[in-house]
Amino acid sequence: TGLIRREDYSAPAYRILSVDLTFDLDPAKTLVGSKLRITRDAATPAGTPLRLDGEGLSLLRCLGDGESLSFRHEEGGALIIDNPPAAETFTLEIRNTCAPEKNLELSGLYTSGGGFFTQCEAEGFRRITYFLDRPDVMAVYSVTLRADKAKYPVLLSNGNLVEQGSLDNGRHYAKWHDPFPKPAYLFALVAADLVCREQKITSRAGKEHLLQVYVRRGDLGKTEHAMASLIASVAWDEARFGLSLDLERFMIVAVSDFNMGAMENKGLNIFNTKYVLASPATATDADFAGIESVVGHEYFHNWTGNRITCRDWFQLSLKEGLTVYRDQEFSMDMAGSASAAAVQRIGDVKRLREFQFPEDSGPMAHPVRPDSYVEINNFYTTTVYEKGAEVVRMQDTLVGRAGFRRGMDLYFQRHDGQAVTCDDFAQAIADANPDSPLAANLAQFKHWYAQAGTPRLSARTRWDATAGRLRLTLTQSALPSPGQADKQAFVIPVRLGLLARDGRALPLQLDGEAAPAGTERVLVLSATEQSFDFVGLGDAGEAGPVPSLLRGFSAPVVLDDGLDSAERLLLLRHDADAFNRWEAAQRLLQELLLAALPGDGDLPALDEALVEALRAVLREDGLDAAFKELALTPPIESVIAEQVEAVDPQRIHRLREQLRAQLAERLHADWAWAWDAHQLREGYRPDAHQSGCRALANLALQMLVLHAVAHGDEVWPGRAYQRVKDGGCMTERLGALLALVHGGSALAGAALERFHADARGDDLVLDKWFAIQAAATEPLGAPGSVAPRIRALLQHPDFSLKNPNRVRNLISTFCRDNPAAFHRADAGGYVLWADVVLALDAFNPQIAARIARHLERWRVLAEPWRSAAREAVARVAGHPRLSADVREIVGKALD
Ligand code: DPP
Ligand code: ZN
Repeated sequence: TGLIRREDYSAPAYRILSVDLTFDLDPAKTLVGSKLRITRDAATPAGTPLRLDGEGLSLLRCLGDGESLSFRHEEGGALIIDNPPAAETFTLEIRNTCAPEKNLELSGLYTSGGGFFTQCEAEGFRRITYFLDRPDVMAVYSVTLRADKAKYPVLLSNGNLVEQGSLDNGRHYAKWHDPFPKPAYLFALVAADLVCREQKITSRAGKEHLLQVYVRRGDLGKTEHAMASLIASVAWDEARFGLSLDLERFMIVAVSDFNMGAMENKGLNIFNTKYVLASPATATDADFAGIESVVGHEYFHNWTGNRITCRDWFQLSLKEGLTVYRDQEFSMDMAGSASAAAVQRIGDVKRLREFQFPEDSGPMAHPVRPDSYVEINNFYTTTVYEKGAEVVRMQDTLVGRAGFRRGMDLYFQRHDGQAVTCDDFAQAIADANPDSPLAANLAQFKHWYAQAGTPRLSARTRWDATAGRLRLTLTQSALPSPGQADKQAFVIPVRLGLLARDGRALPLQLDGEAAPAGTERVLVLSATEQSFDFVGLGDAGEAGPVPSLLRGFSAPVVLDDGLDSAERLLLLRHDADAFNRWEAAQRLLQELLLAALPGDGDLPALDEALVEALRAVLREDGLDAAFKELALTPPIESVIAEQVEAVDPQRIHRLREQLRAQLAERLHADWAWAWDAHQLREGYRPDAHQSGCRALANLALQMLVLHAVAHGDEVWPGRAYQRVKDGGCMTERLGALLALVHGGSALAGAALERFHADARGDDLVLDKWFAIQAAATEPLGAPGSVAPRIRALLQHPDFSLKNPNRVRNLISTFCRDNPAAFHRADAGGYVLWADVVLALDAFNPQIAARIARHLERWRVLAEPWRSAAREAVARVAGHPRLSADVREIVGKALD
């Protein structure tokens, strides 16, 4: 398997104008008929061999303009026609078969729960029929599906239904036509026994549309939230970006075996059940939020991805970064208030730091627009998605909200119906805003697309009390990453404010300006080092202003702000920017842990000023409960690990547990108050207010159970156990269960059993049951208990490696979210990891590669973990039959 390079791109020699597909669906052997109208590019000489992608297919027939053609196969399955018809435009007729029920890769056409489903992104269509399977070949599709009527009453494909009827032998057919040219990765079909919730809506433009959500019988009651989210998405895209639904019909179909979260196929989105099905009894608030965000994400792709798509897969972030940015903005607007939107932003940044920052400093580090890949499926990464969204967000920051809208308008005006590049996008945003700092620095700004690694930003101040003058010096640097030794300076927008020592927001006036311009502004750092002089700060107080930098996380960098604890406490108390208040709390807690890490002593007692400040946040009137929960939860172990050279996962775990214990102890009365004060009496709604109350109540309960277990008190564990049994919604029941499991309560085992029984076979609830056990805190007194438990759960009748959701909930949770259990001196976690990667790789390389990534950063570990982890990675790498997917990951890890 070779390396594919961005610089090797060349335009297609042939294009496909239209395709007429016929499917005779049968699980064992499906017959595919394909009639392609192909046109030769003006620059391609007549007679140039035609190469069609194909993988795992059996070819029955191949005709060119009605005549039979000679062909041969490349290794891997592609079809080469050495003498295609000479006419500039000709018809190719192909008949082939594929075997959906043997398709455990879940790429192409496969079966799940007795139905047929497809997943074509990135390169699954070639597993259905021979085709030019590349995103810059856009064709108009007509699709006829034929299948047994009783088993597969619902027959769906992209676009509009044009015909349907009965056939002999109990079969029936449906014919679909999609008027919009699209790349093959957006093709979809579904044939299954499903029911649907539907709703007619009228767009702003006055057009009627039919929205449908298809699920298995019995699940209809769990589709209300998905439908509401879809309706809200349609309205939001019209209001915010002037983009309307362009199809008569828009369908979402849920399937339980799915490699990704969801897929934006034109007019026929296929979703993992996790992002469709929700009821208060089975889904948490986070699940409800996830559904809203993913339904929005896939819907927004209709314009950013489908109408304008990617020229090649290196441009993946063109659609993914932009669409994540759009779904984040959608969720912020849906949150309903500025403070709830800020909470949303904190959550997004938290995720970026927890997942993307580690990726960006490991062996898989790659630019937002990668330069090469072996297996494109390995590049559906948090860098392409979440960092890509930050790169779009910075463009928004540099041109302003109205300017960004102008840029988007220009982007659609220029490129609707085309397959384009990240350069085209940035160019449109800049061209629509010629006087912006983006336009002034466009070439340099685009380093964000080209250079991997998280830049470091450091800030230092010099205060001149007599002159009332503050000099802020910003310096940036970037560490080397694979294949990129030297980095060029980035364009970094730094949103900031200045606070007086009494907490007042100070007016911001730069030297040379006639008057102050508000109390918040954006500085643009483009050099390696730049100084900014603020004047007119005479009343800031003797010690001078405290800078609040990178507000709202205005750039994806690691900030060294040079502040001391007193200054952080001031920001925690007074910053007008909620993100930076949260940041101050996190840094205070993180620094305690980092300071205690060297040596083997216990965590020192928290000083009273910090406890008092945290208490003040917890008790502050009018502050969102969701914010309080985020501010009072210490950074997770992997984030702490990011800050140190040789990671000792056990030591980090131990200190963080001691921190939790101290927070439980010192704020005991406050947690009891928080629990009482945040009980809800009204009916369940998954909105920002209720979710925040439940999140804070759950944190309080965790703290109270932890405290109770430490003191041998049985009241709180008893209450938590009761709540596992009769909590009003899944968020409450799960929160109580987590409190028992993470608190090391003796009731945890019984509560887990109860939870399993109450799941009554509901797949998504069982997923949670597996995940909780995988995340279970290793009891400090009895370490080593989790890994054997995971091994036992692999054999549980409810577990299957074939179902990606199960694998993610049990294995990823264990390897990624439970470092102290995974990184054991006896290497038990690593052996388990290697066993699972190899077992999965035999049938689902995409998921195997995802799991393989959990040990790619073995080099950051201290001994003895480092050597043991390396050995496990080497064992996988040494396996004789490895997919390209896993080979690429372990190869890079060992490089
Ligand atoms: N389904 C994935 C997503 O929407 C890939 N396009 O991000
Ligand atoms: Zn996407």
